[in-house]
Amino acid sequence: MTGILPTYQRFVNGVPVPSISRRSFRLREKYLIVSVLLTFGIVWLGALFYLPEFKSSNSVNDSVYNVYKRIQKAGPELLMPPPLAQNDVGEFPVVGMVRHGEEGDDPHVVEDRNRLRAKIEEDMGMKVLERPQFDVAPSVSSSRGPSKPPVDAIEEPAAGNNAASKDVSPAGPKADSSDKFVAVALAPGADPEIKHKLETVKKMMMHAWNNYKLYAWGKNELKPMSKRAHLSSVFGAGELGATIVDGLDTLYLMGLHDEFREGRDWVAEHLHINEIDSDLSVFETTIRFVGGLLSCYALTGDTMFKDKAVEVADALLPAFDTPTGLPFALINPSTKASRQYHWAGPNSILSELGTLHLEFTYLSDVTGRDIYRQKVNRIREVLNNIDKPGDLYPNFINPRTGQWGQRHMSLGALGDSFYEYLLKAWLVSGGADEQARIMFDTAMQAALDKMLRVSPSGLAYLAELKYGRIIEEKMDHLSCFAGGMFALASTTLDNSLSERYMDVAHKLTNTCHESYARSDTKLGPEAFRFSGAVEARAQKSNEKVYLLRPETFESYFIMWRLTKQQRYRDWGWEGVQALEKHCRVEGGYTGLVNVYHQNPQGDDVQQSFFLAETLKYLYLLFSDDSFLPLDEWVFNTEAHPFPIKGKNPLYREAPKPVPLEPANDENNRI
Ligand code: DMJ
Repeated sequence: MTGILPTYQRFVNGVPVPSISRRSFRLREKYLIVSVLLTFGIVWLGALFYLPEFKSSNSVNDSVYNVYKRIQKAGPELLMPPPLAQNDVGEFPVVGMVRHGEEGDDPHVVEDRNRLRAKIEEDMGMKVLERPQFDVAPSVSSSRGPSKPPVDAIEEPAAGNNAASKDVSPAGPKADSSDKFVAVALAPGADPEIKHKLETVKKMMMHAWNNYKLYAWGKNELKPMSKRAHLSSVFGAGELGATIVDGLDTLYLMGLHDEFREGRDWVAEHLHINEIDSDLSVFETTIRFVGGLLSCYALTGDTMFKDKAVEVADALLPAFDTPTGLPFALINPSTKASRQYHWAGPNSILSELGTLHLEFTYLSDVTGRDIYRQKVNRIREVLNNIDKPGDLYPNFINPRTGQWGQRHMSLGALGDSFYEYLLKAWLVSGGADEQARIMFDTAMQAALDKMLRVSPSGLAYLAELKYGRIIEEKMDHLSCFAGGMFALASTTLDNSLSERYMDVAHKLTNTCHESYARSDTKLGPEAFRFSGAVEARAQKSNEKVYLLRPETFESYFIMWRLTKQQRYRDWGWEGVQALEKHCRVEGGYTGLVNVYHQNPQGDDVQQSFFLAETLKYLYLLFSDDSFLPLDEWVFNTEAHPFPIKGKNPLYREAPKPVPLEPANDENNRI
């Protein structure tokens, strides 16, 4: 047998190796085999756990890899409790304080804690003190993915955080209502005609929202005539849900809570700005996204909104890395590369870099992270210290050199909201930011002296300046916010300009209304001129469009609230009827190509600011004064309401970490 069967004698380095067909091993051999197997096992497992790239889809280890992923996700907290989060300045929260979004928000843990407290109080006969809340600034990575809304945060009907409104809430006052915005837009018994107007605007919002939801959900904007997503909007084709983020606070204020919840959940699960690999405008992203999210945070207290605002603002920060600290215009959140608009050469735009102050300051206050405030304070410093031609600010400035570009000044496109934010930074700070108010008054004195003109028939308008001279007898629709701005400036500080401000406010708002009244559609053109016989009418074809813009309605709202002149409400209602007649289509609301046509063609775009601003201002125009009162709220330039610091309890400033008491040796001596 042996001669027939192969012996399988093996050799290693010429030395014969004993055959494994032998019936048993010696002890030393057993140890050797076991240790080889063990080593192999450890190396194999190690590779699985530490080299995730081994996860190739055809790997036989898919299921093991899933386990690896789960363990990796759970992290070291499987074995040990998570460390205390550090804030921006490297400080840890004071031990013993509750971290928002963890214990503080879980109803079961809260219930357990309350039961425990009651037991201690009962057993020990002593009172357990409530621990103060402490908000820890979330890290960018931890803010990904859905987070739970606070219990009951979005269940209530919309409506004011003031005492007067409590009795009239249709749902009745709620025990925890002080933590969120709960006023009603109109008190019961309101004039049925006003109620009808308010309800009409609310239905418009539902039409705009429902169609966006149907045809473009998650995309930035809707093409209401073609009933598909608008992929070339200011935010491009990426899935940033601009209409959702911009429209959310309007939904909340109108009491459209199912819609609000859908939008809120989309934001929690799908808004991931760092995945966007295209250029975004730092300004637009700030006013619409950071502004919209912060407003929702203020109104509801839902910390998901604050976390998302941080995520978005952090994605913008690389744009500020310039020699002056003035930001570039565009940023790619994925590559972190920033650049300027091609048409602006090396320059940034005044209205863009000057319209970040409210959002960044408020974000610093609610998170306790100073970085955002530092960025906009730096911009303020540069603009305050630079030489200003005739006390005005040119529209272009180079962030590398800190030098002005061409000396073109405007309260319309390229300049507008920079001036608006000087006033509003002062207002929202509760008057603390005095520098902003001084800069505002100085610039406005110059603007009124040099830009304010009156047409032959007596219409006041704001013209454009270049090198100190009027270059165009033209006013942009965008400048129509100025009526409201001057009225706010007039009523919030009594100074040598107050009377003039209010006079100009009435006159400019009237002119903007004239630009509407003189069109066939009763909607205003993008720009209107005053030359010869032409007054308050567009002349060039690109000026004849109406883009669903809000500025004129914004001024009607502010003027109504501050002066109570009926004409402002009447003009607003004319606007509602014109929108319904010409802009409403089956698939939403469209802008118009020419406001001077009886049956104008649509531009097939439902702008996100139509939901954020136009409909919000029209709704507010027909609401009670106690609904978002102007002495408690300031609207950012995208109509997202921010609470006024020191006056509005919904400001939600993050408490400063309490420094630990230095040990007192005298008292501690035994
Ligand atoms: C909005 O995005 C803001 O109001 C901005 O300040 C100017 N343009 C649009 C609306 O017209």
